[in-house]
Amino acid sequence: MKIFTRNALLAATSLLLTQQAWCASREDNAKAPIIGVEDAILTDAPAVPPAIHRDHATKVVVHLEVREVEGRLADGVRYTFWTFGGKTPGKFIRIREGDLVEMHLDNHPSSKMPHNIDLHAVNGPGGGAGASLTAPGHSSVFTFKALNPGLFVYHCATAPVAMHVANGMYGLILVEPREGLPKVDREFYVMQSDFYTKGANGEQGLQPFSMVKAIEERPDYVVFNGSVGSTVGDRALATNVGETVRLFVGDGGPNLTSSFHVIGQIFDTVWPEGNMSTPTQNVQTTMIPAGGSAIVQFKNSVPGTFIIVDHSLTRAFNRGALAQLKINGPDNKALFSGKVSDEVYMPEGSNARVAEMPSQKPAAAESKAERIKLGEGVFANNCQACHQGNGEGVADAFPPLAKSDYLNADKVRAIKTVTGGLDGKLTVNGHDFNGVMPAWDLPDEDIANVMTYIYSQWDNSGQEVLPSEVAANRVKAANLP
Ligand code: HEC
Ligand SMILES: [Cu+2]
Repeated sequence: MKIFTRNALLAATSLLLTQQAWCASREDNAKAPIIGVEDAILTDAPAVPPAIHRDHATKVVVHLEVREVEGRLADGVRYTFWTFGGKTPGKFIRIREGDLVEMHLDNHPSSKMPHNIDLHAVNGPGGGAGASLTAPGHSSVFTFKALNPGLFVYHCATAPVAMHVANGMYGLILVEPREGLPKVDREFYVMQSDFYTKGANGEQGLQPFSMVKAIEERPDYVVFNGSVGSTVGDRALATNVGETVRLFVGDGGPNLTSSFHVIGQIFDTVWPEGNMSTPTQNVQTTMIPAGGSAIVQFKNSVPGTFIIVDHSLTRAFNRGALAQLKINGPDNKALFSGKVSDEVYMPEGSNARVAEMPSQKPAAAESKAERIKLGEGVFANNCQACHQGNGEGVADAFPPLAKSDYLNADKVRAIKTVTGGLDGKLTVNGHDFNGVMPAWDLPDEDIANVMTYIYSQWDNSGQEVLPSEVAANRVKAANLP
């Protein structure tokens, strides 16, 4: 009993020392004297301004410039973003509790609309919206004292409010507690939001906003940091093994709640809803309301590419709510072994399988080159796991597509193989296979693209497969055994 008490005490103490932030009361912050003045350092996502080391409150001057700018929403999809600072999401603002903020809202002369700002960090009518309504080519100023610490959303609140928000007008303001936050190695700014376009997901060109879809809450895009793929590949969040990472996560909405998750990570600490006083531990997925936030923190144990998603998964894989965190460093096989073996597993009666695919309408290719490019994506999503990125397959399990005599000999048979699946004995380039290839119930366009891609690679015959040929020869799922 005594030991238990002692451990509990130790645990509580270490919790306080490592995670608990000490916040002053609203009254204390109201009274905190203002010493000096400084200009706020503002950053674009995913960057976060440096931590504050002041031990007193000051006056912080913030200049946010509203601009209406055309930009990329997805590949080939343009959108006119209304922004706080030139990009969506808006600039990250970092202050300390008790600070006096002098907020300048500068609406660029090229804007077509009046705009304002409602900061959830403000105690005052409209969060400052009324005090900041600004016509194009004008600048408004108001001040507020930061009475409550926390991570707060700010957004435009000009009517129609949902439209201004849907067009990209939101960002985060961090009001640090007096003692600051525990030191970490990396901090990032990630903000989710939903977009509603006149055309369907993937429809090319400059897309106008659809109020109808917004009202029905049917977004065409759900994204992190303003566009599909904003934070992947070269632009992924870069960190190292052993580092502690903190994400300041916001949800601009205008409508969807985020089930925020990092695949393959457990959040050691979450400050739910951006509150600074009550962290929770060992969280898998944290819920972030529209117009709300969370701070999540974890220490990197093993290297790899970790996928950041809204765990409402069709949003991630079909609408764009997917980002990447790259952790560099040496493997630690004791913590995560990686794959140790891969053997064929085929119990009886397991061969009638149909892969179900989303019925999202794929983009129509206008040239063979475009077909090959689109097919590469279809291949990566559907075929690569078995046939491998270099098309060589896996000995005794998955036949090669590279220089495959089976594939190159007969285009129509190949279409039937891919659409209808294949099982039983098969010989490719002199090697026998006896596995199961699932039937691919993908749209004609996708099948044509992926097959044209395969034929164009690895010394294959180079022929093109047209959607009409797929339609004429495909094996319908209903006809499968
Ligand atoms: C789950 C693993 C798996 C996936 C995923 C898969 N295949 Fe296959 N594929 C196989 C197997 C196994 C065979 C051989 C079947 C047999 O032995 O009868 C095969 C055979 C083939 C063949 C004929 C043999 C050859 O090498 O030329 C083609 C063509 C082919 N697959 C194309 C595709 C395409 C295109 C995709 C993606 C749309 C795909 N496969 C996805 C497992 C897979
Ligand atoms: Cu606005």
